[in-house]
Amino acid sequence: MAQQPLATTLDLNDIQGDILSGLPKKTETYIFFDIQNVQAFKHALKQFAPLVKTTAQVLKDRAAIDEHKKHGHGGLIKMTAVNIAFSAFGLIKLGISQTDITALGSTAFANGQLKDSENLGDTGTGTGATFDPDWDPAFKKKIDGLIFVAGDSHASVDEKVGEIKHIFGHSILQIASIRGDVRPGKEAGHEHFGFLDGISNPSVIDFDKNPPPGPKPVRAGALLCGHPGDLTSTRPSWSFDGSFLVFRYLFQLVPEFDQFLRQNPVVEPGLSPEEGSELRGARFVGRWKSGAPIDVTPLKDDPALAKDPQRINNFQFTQNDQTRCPFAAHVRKTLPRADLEGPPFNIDLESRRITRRGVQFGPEVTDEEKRLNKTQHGRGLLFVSYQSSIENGFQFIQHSWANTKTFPPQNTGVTPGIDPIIGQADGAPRDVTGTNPVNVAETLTLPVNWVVPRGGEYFFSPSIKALKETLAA
Ligand code: N7H
Repeated sequence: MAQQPLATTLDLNDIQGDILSGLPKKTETYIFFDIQNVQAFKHALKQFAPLVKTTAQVLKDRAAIDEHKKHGHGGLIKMTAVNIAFSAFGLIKLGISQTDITALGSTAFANGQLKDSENLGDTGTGTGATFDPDWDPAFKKKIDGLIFVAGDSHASVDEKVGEIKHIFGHSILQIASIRGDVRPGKEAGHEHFGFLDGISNPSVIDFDKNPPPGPKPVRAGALLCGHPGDLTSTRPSWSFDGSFLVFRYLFQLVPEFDQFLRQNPVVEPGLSPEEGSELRGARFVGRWKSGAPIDVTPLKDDPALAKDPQRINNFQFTQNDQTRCPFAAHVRKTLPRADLEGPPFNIDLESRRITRRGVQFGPEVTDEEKRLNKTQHGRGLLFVSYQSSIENGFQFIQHSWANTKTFPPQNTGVTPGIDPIIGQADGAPRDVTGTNPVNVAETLTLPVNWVVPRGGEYFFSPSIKALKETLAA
């Protein structure tokens, strides 16, 4: 197929709403499905496509929410937003040729995430072709597609899910349905360990007007296929305005994480044991629970800074120095900023940027779990990221950065260790350094994986045009 010219403008009516803007949500239901009857499905897709919320519509919804708040109206506007994505298996069922799947340029996508699970460091038994990850059985089945519905309440989302199920009828079989919820009260926006999330997603040139100070804005092609910045030149034209969606079903052992921090406070003059534990946790993440970056405020939290969009993401890290922020801290591992962008490497990180969506799932920690220091109810993160390349984005970050002990490169003679939040050590001890600011060479061995992957899949989130003209019939 002849290479199409790259799109130079963003058609916000063609791009699904979650990618650039994030669907507004208090709750979100993810439905993983198998296509049972291809012709009936393609027909139903025609009827379903107008329900898919575009970026332009999400911007309107967000403006309506802002207006509602400005006028001091209580409660939430009744609202839902639907998006859809397909695995390679699903696209093939819908008639996309093997040649086009190959031309998409992603082996990880073509083979599916189950085959990539060992490479990602997920725990399991066997090795190579016999590797069997410790995943929920649903994710070991072939999943063709994912429909997700975000909204203001369970009632609104359930009603929309009912409408969608009616459209698809028996053309699909539900493999799994997972409900995620924003955490309640003042924990809203915070993930289950308690840290504010959703702070640092890439600003996209020509989309995000007046980006706040922080990492360099990216060209749209870092996230969207067929735009400048997309490094794959073989894309079929139907993939333009689409993006690869990585889904990960990540459980979090919150009582165990909290107990470890309580038992391992940073001991420093002037810090109470509670403050020492809080500091240890902040050094694992690279941010305080408020979201304030430790690279800016290394010894105590600064909630006022965290509320200031001009300051919350305005830091770079200092090469070869982990007194303020450990090399292994989650946000340094997953976006090392000046560690790579500065001399002598001068590496542009645009192709490594991903935008994270997703939502928390599971209940709040109960009193009994706190008492026993043991998880009894499943909870965690329904992780979603978008990028124009799984290999350059999510896969590289997890495999070559988070799980790699020697990353980021530095010449202090101290090995950084793995990312204490998501790093997998392939059976070896989960060692980290730098988490004690008084002695950055001290190695801490982490007893368990506090983040436990239990499934996932690689999907493609197509444009509205591709949905209507290429996939539906
Ligand atoms: Fe992470 N956490 O609570 O510690 N993440 N993450 N993540 N993460 C970030 O900056 C967390 C996961 C990235 O631009 C924050 O928005 C948890 C995976 C990237 O500076 C917090 C889980 C991958 C960034 C967390 C989890 C990433 C980032 C700070 C799993 C990719 C932005 C808030 C349960 C492989 C880095 C913010 C930047 C930030 C947490 C998963 C990547 C608090 C609990 C699997 C790129």
